[in-house]
Amino acid sequence: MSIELRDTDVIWRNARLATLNPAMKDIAGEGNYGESNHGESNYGMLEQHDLIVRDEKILAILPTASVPANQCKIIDVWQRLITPGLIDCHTHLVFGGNRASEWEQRLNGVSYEEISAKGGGINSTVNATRSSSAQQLEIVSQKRLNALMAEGVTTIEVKSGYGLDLASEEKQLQVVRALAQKNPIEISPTLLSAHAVPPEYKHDPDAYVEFVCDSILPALWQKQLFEAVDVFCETVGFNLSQTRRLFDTAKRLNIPVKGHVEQLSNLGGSELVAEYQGLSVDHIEHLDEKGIEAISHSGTVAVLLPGAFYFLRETQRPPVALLRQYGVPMAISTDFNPGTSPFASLRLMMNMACVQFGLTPEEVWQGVTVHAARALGRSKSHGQLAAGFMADFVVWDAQDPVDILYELGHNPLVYRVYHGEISNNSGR
Ligand code: DI6
Ligand code: FE
Repeated sequence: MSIELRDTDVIWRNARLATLNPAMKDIAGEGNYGESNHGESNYGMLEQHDLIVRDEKILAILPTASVPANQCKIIDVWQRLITPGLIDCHTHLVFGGNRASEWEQRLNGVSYEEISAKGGGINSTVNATRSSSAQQLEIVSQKRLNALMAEGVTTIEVKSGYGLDLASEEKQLQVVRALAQKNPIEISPTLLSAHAVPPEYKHDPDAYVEFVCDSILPALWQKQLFEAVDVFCETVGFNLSQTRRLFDTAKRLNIPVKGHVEQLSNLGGSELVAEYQGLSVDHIEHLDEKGIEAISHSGTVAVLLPGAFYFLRETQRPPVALLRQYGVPMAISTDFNPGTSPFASLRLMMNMACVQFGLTPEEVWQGVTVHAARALGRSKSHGQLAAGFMADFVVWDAQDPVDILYELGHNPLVYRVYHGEISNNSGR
């Protein structure tokens, strides 16, 4: 392949490139890299290759020896590791207050019922979010975002769902938009107005779902404030027929859907998500084989959230072996939220996914790159080091991909590159 370089192109040289590119395994004759992997780790690793960036994208990855002499800038990374930027595909980043004191009370022996009766739980976050100004929400959310970016996140999904009325859901999503404009990170916003039944609809959840479908969803879609619709389909959330009502509304507007499903029980939400060709089914500790079969046909990604599993001291693990058997792509995410996963560290989740769920480090890396990109409808542009993909990547002070999730407590990130531009630790 001959290539003409421009003076403005940038070459990243002397790196160990973990491309996470599924095509790399096909070339090596090891089967589909994008599917389950019990064999040796490979990570689509390349050495003695140059990563060539033009503007915002990766132009090519070529053997160094074949890259013509030229005038463009060469960045020598001294045999460090480069991976795709991490993708956190499920977060509730924007909320007011926190639930630390509630957690402390629980650890001191106060029951969940007592805490709920005193207005605790998800409703306390709804109150705190409703009573915060957009500016206050942006300040606290920026700090959380900084922590995630400092560990290499270059794409993040952020959900609404702590406003639960039109003005407050809009406020949350406007904050998401502001964060996207001010930071070197790609943000995928999701409407999760069907997260919980707000107090004013306590006695008529169906009427709330109707309000979401008739008012919140169309109004905020018109303002282009989100790109997918999510729901908490659970006995303590919304039932199957309410979920279907919401998905029908989304479908009419051609909006992709996804769901918090099978987290605490099995209602069959995954099959419903599959029926609507949804992007992802998330949590899924209680997912059964029927549901797995359904999502294996719809191309839906299984998003595993080890932070919530750990923090809630759950014991039922997601059905990883069956997901592998059916070739369902698995993603890993923080589920960052104040109630069940107060962890602004995707690296910690990567470690937990290995230790708690038995994923291999390579599956975990796929889960925060290629498969997470797919869960956000970005499989053709994000999550791999490959020609034509966005130049979003991380230079690590490490040798091998496993190093990034093996040792926690210090940060091996040297810098992030977002759309071809270097940004420092905090992303600023
Ligand atoms: N599942 C969860 O784990 C969180 N939301 C959901 O649908 C809990 C959110 C919270 O407690 O604030
Ligand atoms: Fe969640």
